[in-house]
Amino acid sequence: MIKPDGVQRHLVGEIISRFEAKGFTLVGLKMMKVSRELAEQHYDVHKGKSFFSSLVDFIISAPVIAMIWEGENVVAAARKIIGATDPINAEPGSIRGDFGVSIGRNLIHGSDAIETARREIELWFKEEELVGWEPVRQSWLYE
Ligand code: DAT
Ligand code: MG
Repeated sequence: MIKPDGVQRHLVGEIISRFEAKGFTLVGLKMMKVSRELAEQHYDVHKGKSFFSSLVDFIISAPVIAMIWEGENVVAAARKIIGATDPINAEPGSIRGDFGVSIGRNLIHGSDAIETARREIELWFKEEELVGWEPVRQSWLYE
């Protein structure tokens, strides 16, 4: 999910192009204003932490881009493409390393495990919003 700062900073194309160029396939995409309820559910694991309420306020403060990317090891690879949670620790070349300055404005969320991705896809998307298709470049990406 491209967070409100990514949208406000006009980095949507830049961020999407990194996942495309790596070889992942976009199978779901929508721009939306997030309800407080969805934001709270999404960040359920952080409930009770000091940053929870400011995080939720931030996520609902402007539109986000929700995306589903498909491909081999996509969850682990996406975490690397995204970079460490605190941009100060994120490697240059990663999205947070290249564009982020502060932990509360780190541009993008990525699921941290396959199970989490399943839960988040169900939370964010309706069944009919998932678009299965067969990219022609697959044999040039995978042995
Ligand atoms: P990630 O987004 O890398 O999965 P996370 O799940 O630990 O990181 O935290 C979710 C978001 O909460 C994170 O992207 C930014 C915010 N956050 C995490 N730790 C924070 C902190 N110590 N202070 C402020 N915001 C924080
Ligand atoms: Mg997380």
